Amino acid sequence: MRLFIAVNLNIETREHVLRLQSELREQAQSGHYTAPQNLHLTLIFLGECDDWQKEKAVSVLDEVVFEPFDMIVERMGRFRRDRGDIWWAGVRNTPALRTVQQDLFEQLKDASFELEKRRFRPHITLARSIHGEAKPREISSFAEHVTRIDLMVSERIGGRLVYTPIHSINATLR
Ligand code: 2AM
Repeated sequence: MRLFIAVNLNIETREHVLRLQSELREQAQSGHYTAPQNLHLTLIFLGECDDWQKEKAVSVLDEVVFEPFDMIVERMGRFRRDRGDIWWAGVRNTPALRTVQQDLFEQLKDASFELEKRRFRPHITLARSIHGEAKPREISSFAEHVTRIDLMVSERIGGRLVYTPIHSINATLR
């Protein structure tokens, strides 16, 4: 199974992000758009895991302590790709978000997970394979107060990408 750790969006944030996605739809010629229920911020990509690794990931998560933090969505951007660009809503890499992400990274690494060393560039993917004349625009930032982090499984079911939370951890009360 393919696993990742993510912040799932509350209804307000999802609506907001969906408005950005619809704008893109109007400007782009073609692309694959993230399904509304799949919109999320990835903190760590674990990749292909077996049952034993899944249990280990659950145990590691249960040891991670984090305080509630604000996820600030502040811009639109894209990763250029030959086969069409990946468009995203960019999340500010605040000290609080960095701390949570780094703690997860370190603790999973200590538990022998092989993690990607790519720099953390927090984003919510809006669409892939985008072709056309669209250009990222400035947006007014908005924030969500995050109190939960989820371990997610990613599966293809009937040709569709389905993300399912299989374990969650909550922020400590302040
Ligand atoms: P992305 O949205 O930028 O593609 C589930 O696939 C999640 O894990 C996605 O949010 C994806 O980020 C992220 N991810 C990070 N590294 C990945 C990789 N090497 N392959 C697939 N997904 C990856």
